[in-house]
Amino acid sequence: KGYRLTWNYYHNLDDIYDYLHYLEATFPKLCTVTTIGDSVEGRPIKLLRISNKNPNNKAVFVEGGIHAREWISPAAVTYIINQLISNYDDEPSYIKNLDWYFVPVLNPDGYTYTYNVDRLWRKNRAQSKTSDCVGVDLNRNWGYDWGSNGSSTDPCSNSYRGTKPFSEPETASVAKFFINNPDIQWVGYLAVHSYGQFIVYPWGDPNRIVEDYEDLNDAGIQAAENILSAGGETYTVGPAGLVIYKATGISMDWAKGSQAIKYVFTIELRDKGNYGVLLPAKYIKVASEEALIVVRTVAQTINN
Ligand code: ING
Ligand code: ZN
Repeated sequence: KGYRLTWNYYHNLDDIYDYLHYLEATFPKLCTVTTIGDSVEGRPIKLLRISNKNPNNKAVFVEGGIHAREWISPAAVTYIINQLISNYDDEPSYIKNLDWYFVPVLNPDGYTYTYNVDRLWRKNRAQSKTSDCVGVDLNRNWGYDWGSNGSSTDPCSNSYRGTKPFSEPETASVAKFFINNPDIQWVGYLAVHSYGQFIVYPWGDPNRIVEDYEDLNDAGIQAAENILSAGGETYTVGPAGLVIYKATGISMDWAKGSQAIKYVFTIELRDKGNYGVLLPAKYIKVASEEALIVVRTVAQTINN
C-alpha cells in the first residue's frame, strides 16, 4: 500500500499521504501512521511516528505545512523522514535514542487549495461567521499568548488569529494529541516554514526573553554553522520576534510556554526573498538538506 516519493518536484497531498502509508507498510517495526484529527474540510491530518520502541526514548515533534503556500516545508519534512528511515540502522544513537513525530502537512485544506486554486494561499479554509473572507492563520491560533498585536482580528488578514485559541481543528488536533499522550517525554518541537533563512526560538513577542535563551541560541548557532560547513546557505539565528517580526499565538511559543518543551525552534528555509514561497523545485534537495542538518544538530544537542 502506498508509493515512494521523490524530491525532484513538489508533490500533492495524496502523494505525501501515500508515502506515509508506504513507509508504514515497508518498515512496520519503525513506522506508524495515525490521523490526529480532521481539517475544516474534513481531510485527515496524518502523523508519522518513527520509533525503535526503546522505552527510555524522549520525543521530538516536527511540524510542516502549517502555511499552505510554503511548499518547501512538506517537501523538507518528507525528505527528513526519508533520510532517517532509509538507513535507520546506521543512524547514530542521537537519532535512534529519540522517538520522532512528523506532521508533514498540518494544513491539508490550504495545501490542496494552493494546488487547485490559488498558489499563494496561506491560511486554512475556515468560513468566517462575520465576513466573506476565508481562512485563519494557523500560526496565530495557538493557545499561548493568543491575541494582542502580533496577530489580526480581521478575517481578511493573512495573520487572522481566529475567534479564540485553538478555534481551528488543525491546531486543536495537535493540542489534543499532546493532551491524549501525556506519557510522551517531549524534548524538541520544530516548525518548518519558508522563507528568509532563519533559525529562531521563542518568543514571538520581542519584548520577552526566554529563560534558557543561551541554550537555545547555542544550539541554533551550532545548526547554522553546521549548515555553512556543509556548503549550505547562511541562516540568521535569534529570538523570533526580534529577528523576524512580532507574532503571537504561534506553535513554537505554545510548545515552549504551555508544553515546557526544551528545544523549540522555527526554521525559515530558503530563500531570502528572490523566489520567496515560489522556491523552484531544483532547490528542494539543498533546502531540505539544510533542514535535516538543523534536525540532526538539535538531536545531538538533546543527547549531550
Ligand atoms: N513566517 C512566520 C509566521 O508565522 C514567524 C514568521 C515565525 C514569526 C515564528 C515569528 C515567529 O509569520 C512565515 N513564513 O510564515
Ligand atoms: Zn509560514
